[in-house]
Amino acid sequence: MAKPTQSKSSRAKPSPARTKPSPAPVPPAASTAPATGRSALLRVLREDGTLVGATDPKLPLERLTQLYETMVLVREFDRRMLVLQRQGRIGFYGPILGQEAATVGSVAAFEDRDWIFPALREGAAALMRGLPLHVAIAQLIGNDLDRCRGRQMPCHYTFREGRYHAMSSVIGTQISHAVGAAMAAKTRRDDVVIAGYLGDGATSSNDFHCGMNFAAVYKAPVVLICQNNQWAISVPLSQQSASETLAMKADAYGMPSIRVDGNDVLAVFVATRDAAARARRGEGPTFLELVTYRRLGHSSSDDPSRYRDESEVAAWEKRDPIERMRRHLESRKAWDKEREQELADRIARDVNEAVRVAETAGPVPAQTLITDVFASPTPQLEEQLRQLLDE
Ligand SMILES: Cc1ncc(C[n+]2csc(CCOP(=O)(O)OP(=O)(O)O)c2C)c(N)n1
Ligand SMILES: [Mg+2]
Repeated sequence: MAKPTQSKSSRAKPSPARTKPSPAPVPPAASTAPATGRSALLRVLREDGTLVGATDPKLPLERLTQLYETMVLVREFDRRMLVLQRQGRIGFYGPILGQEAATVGSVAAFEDRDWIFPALREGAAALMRGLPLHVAIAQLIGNDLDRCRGRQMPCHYTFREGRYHAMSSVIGTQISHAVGAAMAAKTRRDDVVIAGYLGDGATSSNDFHCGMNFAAVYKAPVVLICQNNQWAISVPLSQQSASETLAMKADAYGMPSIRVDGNDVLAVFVATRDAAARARRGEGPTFLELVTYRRLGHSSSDDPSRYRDESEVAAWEKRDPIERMRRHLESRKAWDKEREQELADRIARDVNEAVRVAETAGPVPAQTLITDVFASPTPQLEEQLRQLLDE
């Protein structure tokens, strides 16, 4: 896919004295990965799309193509939203290029009744749960079709019917929210599991300790899913944590964990499905470390060339999650160029139409500034609104 143009700010380049950190480690190919040990990764598919073997979830072909098609949609949506941002049609966007398997594979492993508490890179979960594309785009614009009515930053979709909780911007707080919801579900004997997402950077937050501890002590039915994309804005993993792996942090809380190749959609699916089943059986939480990579900037406002070496990105481009799954489907004669073209055309049509509909909406009416605050607005608020409208 075409890379969005990096913003060339007028600020001076960092001084040469500020050296870039060493590249994020690229996991070895499956054939050379250690089968055991703390750094080992769960894999189902090798880079060339062939099956490792024993770990295969043996999903029907229809389900496999569905996972693939969803990843392609997510990538194209991402690309188009960055273009809209560069054209000034939306304010801000946080891309997930390279992390499609981690989001799609994990979300797909839950039941529809399970709740999702996303962090920064799981907006696609709302689409997977049925949030219409044009409503998601309206959220990025912040217009009258936006369910948040312009009161949230872009990428903070909300979709209660799809059991998708709005993302909290404050890093790590999603963990406490997810664990709290899981403890509540357990107390109420609701048959739901909670998916709680976080990034590698969030493992340094207070909420990480608090949430992990509560989850384990209370055997909360939650799966805590860490997308280790190697970066927290400009902070590399090596400066985030001195632990050999993030998964091993769960040991200290008495919680099982597993390290997964986050660019292998089937490995992510298997690990998440097993963790969700464990939670549903009442056996408590699991921590998943999905090892992946953030190939673009932290957001549309970031220029990663200022702090990392582009050769690092190139190494991870070779481990593309979508290409891996496509190779697998092709090897099973379940995919070909014709289907790829049909899919691309369908997605282009759907996204074009969604952008068109989203952009037909007008701005959020000014009176919504005072609605949804009190059951009935106070006379002072009414007066302030009148003054505002007069001006
Ligand atoms: C408590 C807090 N501190 C700082 C920020 C600013 N901030 C936004 S995203 C981010 C990095 C998050 O990194 P990570 O958890 O690895 O998630 P990723 O962006 O890589 O998906 C930071 C520091 C914030 N939102 N909240
Ligand atoms: Mg990160």
